[in-house]
Amino acid sequence: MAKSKYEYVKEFETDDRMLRNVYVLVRIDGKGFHKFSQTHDFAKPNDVRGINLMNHAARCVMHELDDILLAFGESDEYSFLFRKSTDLYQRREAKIVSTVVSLFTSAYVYYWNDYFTDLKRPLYPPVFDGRAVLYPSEVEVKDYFAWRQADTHINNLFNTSFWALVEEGGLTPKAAEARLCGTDSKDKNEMLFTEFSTNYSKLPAMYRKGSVLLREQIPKDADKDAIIPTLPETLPGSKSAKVIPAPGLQSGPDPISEPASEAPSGQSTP
Ligand code: DGT
Ligand code: MG
Ligand code: MG
Ligand code: MG
Ligand code: MG
Repeated sequence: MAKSKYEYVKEFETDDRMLRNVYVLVRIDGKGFHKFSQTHDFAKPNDVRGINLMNHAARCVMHELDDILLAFGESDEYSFLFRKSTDLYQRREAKIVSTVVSLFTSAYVYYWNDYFTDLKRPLYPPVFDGRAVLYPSEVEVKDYFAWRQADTHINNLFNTSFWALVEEGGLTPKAAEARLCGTDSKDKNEMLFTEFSTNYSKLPAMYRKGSVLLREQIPKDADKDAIIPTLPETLPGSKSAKVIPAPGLQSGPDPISEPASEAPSGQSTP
């Protein structure tokens, strides 16, 4: 068939195929979730409904995209690690990122009412952005997840301390922020324990460490494909992966090294 005279416009498209044989990492993040969480009256600092909904949406993404091996979620973000050899959409960046973001967002809205049972749907459409980053080896991949988890830890400890001071201690947000200024992890742990009878290390691991979704590996002789989706929890529309607390981080000393004084990067303070 002859080409239409209009077809030349295709030449204006750019080739955004990502480098081969390196890990593709896609991170999505809620746009303006400071406001979204306030408008929808999220519990502070952690709303278990919101976290479980994020986990469900991420599970939908993993169910659809077989090449995602691992995902990590905290706050309003989720990171998805693709296998090095993925040839999804010929590794075209825009196709991959937009598919992840779109599916995540639609699943978040689709399953909203399963978690926020007293509200039929969100009060306005939530928005997530997305980006892809390439990592050449396991070293950077490991450090990437350690970085995100350190962020979870620092923010959550700050937010837990902040809201204890405000909601239980009766401080104004400004006074609470001033009180926490220049404190390190030890100071905050101590304050929570002595002033608010809270043993921080006993709070749910999902709050302190984030959520991990892992594609389960089954023995080679069990199936011709080494990795298949599994369904450990029966949630509608999610058959790919299970949510587990961050591996190896539930007990023992915290593996995350911290700066002496911590400034949270994404806090739920007003
Ligand atoms: P952005 O990403 O630049 O568009 O701006 P935001 O507002 O989304 O900020 P970000 O992503 O740095 O931080 C996430 C916000 O979402 C932060 O204000 C805390 C809030 N948030 C996330 N999960 C929860 C939750 O479970 N409870 C409450 N109260 N807030 C949450
Ligand atoms: Mg942000
Ligand atoms: Mg955000
Ligand atoms: Mg965020
Ligand atoms: Mg089409």
